[in-house]
Parts: sequence; structure tokens; C-alpha cells
Amino acid sequence: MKKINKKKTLITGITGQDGAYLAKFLLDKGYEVYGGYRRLSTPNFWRLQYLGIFEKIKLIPMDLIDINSIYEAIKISQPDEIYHLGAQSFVGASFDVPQATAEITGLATTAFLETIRHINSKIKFYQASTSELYGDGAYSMLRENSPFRPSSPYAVAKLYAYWITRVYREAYGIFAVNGILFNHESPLRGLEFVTRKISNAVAKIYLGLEKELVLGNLDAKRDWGYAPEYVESMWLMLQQPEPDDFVIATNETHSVKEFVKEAFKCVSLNFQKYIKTNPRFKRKFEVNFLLGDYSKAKKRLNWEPKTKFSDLVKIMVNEDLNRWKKWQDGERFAFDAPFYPSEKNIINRSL
Ligand code: NAP
Ligand code: F7E
Repeated sequence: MKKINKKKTLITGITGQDGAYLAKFLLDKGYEVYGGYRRLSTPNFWRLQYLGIFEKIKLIPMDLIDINSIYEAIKISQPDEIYHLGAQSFVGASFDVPQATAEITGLATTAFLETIRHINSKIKFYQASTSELYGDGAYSMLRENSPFRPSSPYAVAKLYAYWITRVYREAYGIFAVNGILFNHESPLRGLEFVTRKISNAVAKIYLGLEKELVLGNLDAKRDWGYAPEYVESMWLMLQQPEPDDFVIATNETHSVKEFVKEAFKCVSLNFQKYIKTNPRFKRKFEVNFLLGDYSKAKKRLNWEPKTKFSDLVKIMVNEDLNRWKKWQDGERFAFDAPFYPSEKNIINRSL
């Protein structure tokens, strides 16, 4: 009988939110999954454990500022598809470490494209582009051809990565695409991002473990979707006959305040009793409004978001509530929040 070769993929940023969901998605599709990860003083595989896939992935040490490790990871994995999700992805932190952000989030993309060009130009490449490219000032629906006006060192680094991806597509015919994803959230979201900061705090307040929730700009609006649905769009982009760039969004926008209200509603508490603001959580240069139009993705990829805003909030609050309850009952499992007690002692250099 003829042996059917499994498709192989290399995912960078496999320990992050999207990397973990995408790894699960591709394993379920029958892919052999390799993941690039960096050594940290405290290992960070909780998301892969949480999804029950840690044992099924082959991990390759790789740092995005080390071009040799990128080359090596591609040589070892011999992938059909690379999903480049690794990045210094926190906008706030990019004001604190702008140069590192440029190298990790921007320049590393070139290392992948150059290696693909030299080793095997048939490898398909996904670049994790972002709605932050549009920046502040656009109060309308944003599409693939809307102008970019990056408003943070993170967005500037991503702008470089976006264009170098397009240049390699045009110049060398590499199948390289940009997924311009608007914010997408889940119970695997990092704790410093506003949605998870809120869901985690609401769960703790409800259980008497915390007294208040301190945020920055409550009026900022985002187009928030559900991360497990968004990783499917990444795969769909690489299955098209021709490489192209796509906006992935929900066509809805909501303020941080609406997210807060909805989250407290999940536990029947009045948000006004617990919410505080502090300028230390406000950005120097804010992106006040983001709203995406996913019609091209709907038409060409047959992709559509399914989870509505209020359901997304419920999923996140309920999951954090379940985790804290289990934790209080003495159950031990892979979970980040107990090891990130508070942001109080972090000096925010960007203010
Ligand atoms: P995330 O949870 O912050 O994950 C980022 C990943 O990058 C982690 O695995 C992290 O590893 C890895 N990484 C960071 N610096 C690295 C380095 N120097 N070398 C190797 N790996 C490194 O981000 P996410 O939310 O999953 O987002 C995935 C990608 O999509 C990112 O590129 C992000 O910028 C982009 N994006 C995200 C959104 C969104 O709303 N989530 C929207 C648009 C675009 P550690 O675990 O070791 O830190
Ligand atoms: O901020 C406001 C904050 O940090 C959302 C990344 O995945 O999505 C993400 O970037 C909004 C901003 O995400 C707090 O000022 C208020 O207006 O959750 P965030 P982000 O900056 O939108 C894009 C698409 C990416 O590509 C990025 O990688 O919420 N906000 N108060 C706050 N934000 C935080 N973090 N903490 C607060 O206390």
C-alpha cells in the first residue's frame, strides 16, 4: 500500500495563544506539527498542556533574534507550511522595548523569507499581520486596501514585516500571505491584554480574591473576535490557489467599558462598584477605534466569525471562574494566573 505523507508545518510562537490553537487545529487536520520555542527561565507550555496537545508536538529551540536558529528550525522540520506567529506582541511593552520589538516582531520575518528562498521556495508562508497597522485616526470600516498609519513601535515593526512579505511574494514568487487579523481573544489570552485582565479580575472579585479592577482608557474600541475561529482563517489562506492578503474581523466594534459591563453581568455584579481607572494603564499614543470588514475573506475563503461579542465575554469569564474555583479546591493544572499576581509593581516607562 502506498504510504501517504503527512503535511508538515512549522509554527513560530507555539507557546502563545494563537500558536496553541493553530497547533491543535492542524493536528486535528492530520499535520505533523513542529513548534519553534525559546528557552525561558520558567518553562511556558501551559497552553499546549491546557489543550492536551503538548505530547503531540515536536519542539525546536528557536529565538527570533537568532537567524541561525531560524535556519536550523526550517532545515529540521522541512515544512510544507510555515505559520509565523512569534512576536513581541504586546503594544504597551513595545514602547518600553522598541528596538527589541523591531528585531523580534519585524526583522525576523526577513530571516524566514530568505531561508525559504535559499532552501525551498515552495514552502508556503503565513505572516501574522494585524489591525494595529491601521493605527489611530480611522473611524470607518477597515479593509485590505485601507491606509496604514502605525501608532506604536509594535505596529511599525509589523508594518515592516507586512511589506517584506509582499516584496518576497512579488520579487521571488514565494507563496507568502498577510493575515490582517483584528483583535481575537480567548481563555488562552495573555493576562496583560485587556480582555483577559478583565475576565480574570471579574472571576477573582466574584470569589472574594480581589477587590477592584484598575484599567486605563475605557473608551477605546476594538473589533474583538474568538481566537479558535481566527486560526482557521490562517490555514485557509495557505490553501488558496494564489497568495493574497486578507482582513479577518467581525464587522462589530465595542468599547473596553462595554467589555467590562458585560463581564460583570456574567457574575451578576454591578461593574461601577469595582472599576477604577489609572493613567498608568493609558498609552502614550492610543489607537482609539478599530473596526474591520471581513467581506473579502467571506467571499474568497468562505470564512465567517461565529461567536458574538457577548458570548466571547461569557466564554472568557466562565473559564477563569472555573479555573479559580478548581484552584481554590486544591486542584493543580496548567494555568497562568496564580503566577501573575498583579501589575502593581511594574513601572510603566512609556508614560
Ligand atoms: P502571544 O500569545 O503573545 O504569543 C507570542 C508568541 O511569540 C509566544 O509563543 C512567544 O513565546 C513568542 N515569542 C516572543 N518573542 C520571541 C522570541 N524572541 N523568540 C521566539 N519566540 C518568541 O501572541 P498571540 O496573541 O498568539 O498572537 C500571535 C501573532 O499574531 C503575533 O505575531 C501577534 O503579534 C499577531 N496578532 C495577534 C492578534 C491578537 O489579537 N491576538 C491580532 C493580530 C495579530 P514565549 O511564550 O516564550 O513568550
Ligand atoms: O488593548 C485599552 C488599550 O492590550 C486593547 C495585541 O494582540 O491586538 C492586541 O493589541 C485596548 C487598548 O490589545 C487597559 O489602551 C484600557 O486601546 O488588549 P490590548 P491591543 O493593544 O489592541 C492587536 C490586534 C495586536 O496585533 C496585538 O498583538 O484596551 N486598555 N485599559 C487597556 N489595555 C491593557 N492591556 N491594559 C489595561 O489596563
